[in-house]
Amino acid sequence: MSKSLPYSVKDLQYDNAKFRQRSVSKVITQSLLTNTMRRDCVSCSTGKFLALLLIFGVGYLMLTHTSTAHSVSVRVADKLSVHGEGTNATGGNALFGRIGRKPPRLPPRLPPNEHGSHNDKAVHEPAKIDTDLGWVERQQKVKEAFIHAWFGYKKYAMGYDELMPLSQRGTDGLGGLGATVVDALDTAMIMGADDIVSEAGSWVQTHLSDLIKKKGQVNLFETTIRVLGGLLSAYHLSGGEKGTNVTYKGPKPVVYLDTAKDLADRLLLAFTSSPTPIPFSDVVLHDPSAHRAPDGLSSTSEVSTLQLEFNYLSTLSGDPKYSMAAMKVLEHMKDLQKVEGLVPIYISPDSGEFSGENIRLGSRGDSYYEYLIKVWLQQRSNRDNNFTYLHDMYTEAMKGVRHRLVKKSIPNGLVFVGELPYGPNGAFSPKMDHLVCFLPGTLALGATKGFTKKKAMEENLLNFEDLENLKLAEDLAKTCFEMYAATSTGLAPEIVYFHTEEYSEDGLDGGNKSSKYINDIIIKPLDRHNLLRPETVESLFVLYRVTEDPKYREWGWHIFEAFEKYTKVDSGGYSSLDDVTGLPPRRRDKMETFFLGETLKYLYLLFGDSSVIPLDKFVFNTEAHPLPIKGM
Ligand code: DMJ
Repeated sequence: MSKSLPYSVKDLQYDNAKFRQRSVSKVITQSLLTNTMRRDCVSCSTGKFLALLLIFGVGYLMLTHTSTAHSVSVRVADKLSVHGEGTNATGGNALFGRIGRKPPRLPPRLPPNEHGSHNDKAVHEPAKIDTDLGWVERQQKVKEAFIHAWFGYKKYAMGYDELMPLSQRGTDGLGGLGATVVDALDTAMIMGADDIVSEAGSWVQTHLSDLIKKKGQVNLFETTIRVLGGLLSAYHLSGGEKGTNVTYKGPKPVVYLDTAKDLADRLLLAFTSSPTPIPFSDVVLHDPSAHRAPDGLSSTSEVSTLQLEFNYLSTLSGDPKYSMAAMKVLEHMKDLQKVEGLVPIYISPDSGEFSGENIRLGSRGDSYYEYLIKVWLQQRSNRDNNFTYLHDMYTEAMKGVRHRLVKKSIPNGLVFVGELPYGPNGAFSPKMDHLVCFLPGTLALGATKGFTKKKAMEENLLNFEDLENLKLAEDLAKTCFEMYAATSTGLAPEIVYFHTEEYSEDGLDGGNKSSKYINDIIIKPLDRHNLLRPETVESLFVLYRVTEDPKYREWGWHIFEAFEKYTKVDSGGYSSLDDVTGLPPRRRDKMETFFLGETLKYLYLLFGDSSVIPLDKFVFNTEAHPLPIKGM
């Protein structure tokens, strides 16, 4: 990798350096002897010349005698201006100080491929942690990050699914329903970012229904969790049920509900076209029709991660068809054979049976386990009747996780969740996707049912399983945080392996030599990317709410600062990274919708008041869209 700076950085640094090196006399000369003055002076009288000399001398004395105060005031003004809060440096000294300053030259625009290879700032050391800020200020920083992310998206990609922040354009990776707009909407409501609520809400009102009628193939799961979930949450938070009215901005709440129904009516085809209760993976919106994935199989996590959204839509619309279709999937899965509650990651919509033996809690497996407990929690009023099977499935699965998948790394004993790629009789793999880091949060939520641990203990609500799960949640949250702390950037890779008695590899550490776990965590070259994923901060948020232990907030702040340092793109938005182990990290030209929908939302809530979106009254869908718990 080239060590030279990109042109944009060179230019800015050169400009600043020039300013710093200018002498006081040069500043005044440049201030006073503008082209106009020089022209006038050619014909000026001796008197005028003496007057000018006097001004010159007074100005010189003022600057030389107050240089310290001057530089402080300019630094403060500079700092404030970063936040757009004015640049009123004090008195005449500052005025003189500003006279000689011209606006910095804008960096030349780079072609997209050159943007990608460097960061805008010099980044050769791990992010420094700012511990001076209080939680209110830290929460405000997260809101500023959200505004910056939205600013980039709005400027370069409004209406597209995602922003490509480096090439400054949009891309439709999710079927073209403006997924970032809908994913970001309820985050903006929660943060009180009213302008964004307005912009996103108007876009939904003006464009989304049309797109739903016109667009082609979309994935059932992605569209449900991001777009349907986002609309339903926006409906509730904007006061649609005369409940929470977080904001008055944007269209009338019913717009969100009508759009949600319109979309769900098409998505339902994935269920009704299938010969079994297991839906097809894709829907063509404009036909409308539904289709199998190319290999004919659906992902286990995808078909079992639709129920929170479809259930809530049935509640709101009074039409049970949505809930009935989605719940049939889980009812059907209840009777399928499992390995101590653990399931393979594929399922056939044609046979209704699981396919293959690959068992993991990472991609294609993850949110199956998450929704078992969350759907049970959502149906609180019915919990003891029709839905106990979900709690039973969850309890059995978590026992299975503890028995079959949890191990400790060497030499320092990090608790992790591995995989059984060849089924229960095949070899154990010490591989853990970052996606698995949703599990600590889910375990903690399942143990206390959204109450604090203190309250749950006082009221004797925790049984043996709950206590085991809570302990595992805390251990795994630490491991997930250490996956960040072990790298040079302080950001986790997509996948790690753990060093065990059976498995080791040399020379594949995360690069942070001061991490205690440098020898426990192995990161393979192809797994070193970071997509701005939310799972770890999601779990830190839930664990903070449940245990009230401030260490989870501190860990979240470390992660946020690393995102700020290495993924923020000056022109707007945040980028993914190709390699979190090297400095400076190479950027990847994509800002995933879940950065606005999930990552920043969870960080914001982590640093804020626990009474906002309380966990005993709301359940977050897997894309962090909060939906109210039935009967609460
Ligand atoms: C999100 O779309 C959801 O959280 C999903 O459950 C898993 N993948 C991404 C975030 O990483």
